[in-house]
Amino acid sequence: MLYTLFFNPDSANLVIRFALEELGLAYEDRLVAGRRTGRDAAFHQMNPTGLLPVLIDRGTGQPIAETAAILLYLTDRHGALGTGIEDPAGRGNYLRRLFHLSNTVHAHLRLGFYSDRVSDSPTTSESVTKWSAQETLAGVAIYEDLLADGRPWILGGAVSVCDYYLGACIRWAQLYAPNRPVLDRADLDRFPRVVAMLDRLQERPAALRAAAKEGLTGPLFLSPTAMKTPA
Ligand SMILES: N[C@@H](CCC(=O)N[C@@H](CS)C(=O)NCC(=O)O)C(=O)O
Repeated sequence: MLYTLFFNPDSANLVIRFALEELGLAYEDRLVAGRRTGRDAAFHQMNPTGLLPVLIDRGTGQPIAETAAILLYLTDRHGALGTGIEDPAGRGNYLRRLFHLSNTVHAHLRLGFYSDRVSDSPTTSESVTKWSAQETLAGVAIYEDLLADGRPWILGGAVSVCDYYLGACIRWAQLYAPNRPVLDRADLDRFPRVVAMLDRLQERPAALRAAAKEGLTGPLFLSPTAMKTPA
């Protein structure tokens, strides 16, 4: 067993699980219930933010937190799913996309999910959701433009963690927010190249294995079904 993945179904750990399944790595998973304030002291000691995901490398015993950091760790360590990481230009491009997904697309989306936490009234919460939608769509538009040269995946000819990270963000955007979904299928249909890419991604055996292990049924990325209230 190489890794231990701490998870809550359909939370940010889903992206890590896609990567672990694509890489064909041996790992175990451990369910972490509830929201960050309810997580136990041992979990907070591993990750003081209290957030999922956390991945332990069982070789070193080190816990790694932050979705993008874990993805980068896995692609560096296993030399796959980060197309081009072996040369400086390719690595630069990979890092650019990975960090955009993490600190722009995912970060804006989180504001939509947690709009009730950052707002003092339903009206403010609704405005936060709208702003989150606008910013998330601006992020998706960048990938629509990138795919215009005919490449099948974000980094070029091979699937990468970036495709899965975008797919997961688009999934969650259709499902989880207190007022209304951040995005709906009509929003997404403005991005036919991204939709076609996600259609292929959600059929990959690794994606289907990851979904089954998280207890998710139905389409993963396009018009998905909510399985629970996420953490
Ligand atoms: N910056 C973190 C964000 C992770 C995050 O938002 N985790 C959520 C699950 S999707 C969480 O643990 N939420 C619990 C809470 O906020 O109570 C990352 O990229 O890993």
